[in-house]
Amino acid sequence: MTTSDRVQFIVGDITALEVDAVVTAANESLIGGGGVDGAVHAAAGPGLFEECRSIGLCPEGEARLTGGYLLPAKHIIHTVGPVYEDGSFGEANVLRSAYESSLRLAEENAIRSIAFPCIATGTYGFPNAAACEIAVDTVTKWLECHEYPELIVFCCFEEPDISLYRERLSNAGQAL
Ligand code: AR6
Repeated sequence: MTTSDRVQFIVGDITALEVDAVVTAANESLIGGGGVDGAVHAAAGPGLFEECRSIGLCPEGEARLTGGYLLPAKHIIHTVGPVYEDGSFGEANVLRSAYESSLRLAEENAIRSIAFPCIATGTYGFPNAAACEIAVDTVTKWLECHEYPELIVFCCFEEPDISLYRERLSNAGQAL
């Protein structure tokens, strides 16, 4: 499989995906909230809440692994993106770190397929185009020197994100 074959994007609800791990855009408490995290907790069921509570806090830019419970995915990777203020508070580095921490956890656990939502672009207010660039660039760089995960799926939920990912992935594809 070539590197570019290892990246896909789809439109839809991440909780329905049959991948080894789905990533959720959590907050530091890991006990759920709205957006994608609310959807993941609702679909996974109360067992997830209990496991998250036992883990404790997850600082921004880091990630934690749990079971998938009632999701089709075997695992859930909870990562915490930056709350976007004006871009001058290291938000880009934190977002890059959220992707890298998730990928490292996936590699350590031999996770073959992983799906990412557009981390931090909802409640946390990160501008969509800049977040998309960080997501695609971090993932493609990772794939150049890592065997795991074998497949990375970007799961867009909102229509405008689709074209951003399509364009950025085709640019990245030329360099892969
Ligand atoms: N599947 C895929 N993507 C989704 C789904 C879904 N079911 N639902 C929403 N999105 P957000 P954040 C997209 O707000 O900005 C929570 O309360 C959504 O359209 O979920 O990192 C947490 O507990 C957007 O593109 O995450 C934190 O407190 C993207 O997911 C806080 O929000 C991220 O939006 C985190 O905020």
